[in-house]
Amino acid sequence: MRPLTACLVLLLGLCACAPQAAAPADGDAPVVWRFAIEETAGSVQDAYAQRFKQLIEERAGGRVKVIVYPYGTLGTSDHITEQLYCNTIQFATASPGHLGKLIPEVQVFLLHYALSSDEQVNKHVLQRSEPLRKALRELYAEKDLVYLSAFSEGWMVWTTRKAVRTPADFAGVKMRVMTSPLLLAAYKSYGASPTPMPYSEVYSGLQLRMIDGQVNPIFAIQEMSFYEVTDYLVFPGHAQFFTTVATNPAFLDSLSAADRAMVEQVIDELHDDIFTIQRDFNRERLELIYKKRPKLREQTLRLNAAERAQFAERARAQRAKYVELAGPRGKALLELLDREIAAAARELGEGDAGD
Ligand code: 6CS
Repeated sequence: MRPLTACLVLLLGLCACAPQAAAPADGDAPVVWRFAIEETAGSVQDAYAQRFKQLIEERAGGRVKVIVYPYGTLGTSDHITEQLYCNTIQFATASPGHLGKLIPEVQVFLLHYALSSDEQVNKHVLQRSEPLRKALRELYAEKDLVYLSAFSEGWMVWTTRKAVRTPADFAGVKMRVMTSPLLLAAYKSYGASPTPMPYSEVYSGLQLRMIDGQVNPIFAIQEMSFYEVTDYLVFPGHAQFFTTVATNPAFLDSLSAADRAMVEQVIDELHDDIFTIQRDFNRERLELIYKKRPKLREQTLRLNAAERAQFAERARAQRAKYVELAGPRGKALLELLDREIAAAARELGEGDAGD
């Protein structure tokens, strides 16, 4: 059993799987490429996958059919990663909030106050930085995955039962976080009681009061109906939600040079599309939330500089925790990201936080 399989079997309690290629073309029948996402239909990741499908199918001229599997059809995020590893699916989103258990270094995208407050700067780095891409490619390759891309899905927002403006307000608040150990440490340092759980269990967790709050971008709070089971929307401005897109190495190797180039080209083009889509979704869905629950308009808190500073102060320890979890290569990746963000900010001229 290869190391990743062993790791995931332990992690997920799943049986080892036999690697399996994408369905071969049968006469004129198109080859099927399967793309699994960690979000439901209508989400940012769905928009990404649907656009990928459209562009690939157009450019392949009928040779390829892309099937998109929304969250819930293939299990949790961990299950999706396992199926990508097995080549049962050929493309998947793999969010650091969950993938960090398998590739600790990727938790660099979870650090609070680490990337730029200017979304354009982050986009520029994720789209253009060759050293970052190379580093991530190497890390994913070690787990028999191929890193393709990373993008932001918008600013993280806390939904809470009580007003949270400072770390003191978090005392006794059970916050659901994604399953990365770094996030657990982060919310502990803020004074909350963090509870890791899969995305699919969050709504019932809030409804049954097993948890008091959770953190996700606005579009997700709307589409997963978390706004129905909260009293406050808190914009702390501490982090954006980043996801990554990955493929299977055996699948990629099986492609012709032209099809590989087509995939790389489409992935590159999607950076611009998804940036606009996530920004529009997050704006529009906030209005939908207010329409359904007008009270939340008054109970939206945008933390001021002094309040943010209290969280930022506590977040400083996250860097050391990250290095403890991700080791020397994680440290090098963080330093690389710092340099790339600083260089992009100089090049673009840093703007205002976009939350
Ligand atoms: O909170 C989560 O687990 C999920 N949130 C989003 C916005 N996308 C996927 C992720 O698994």
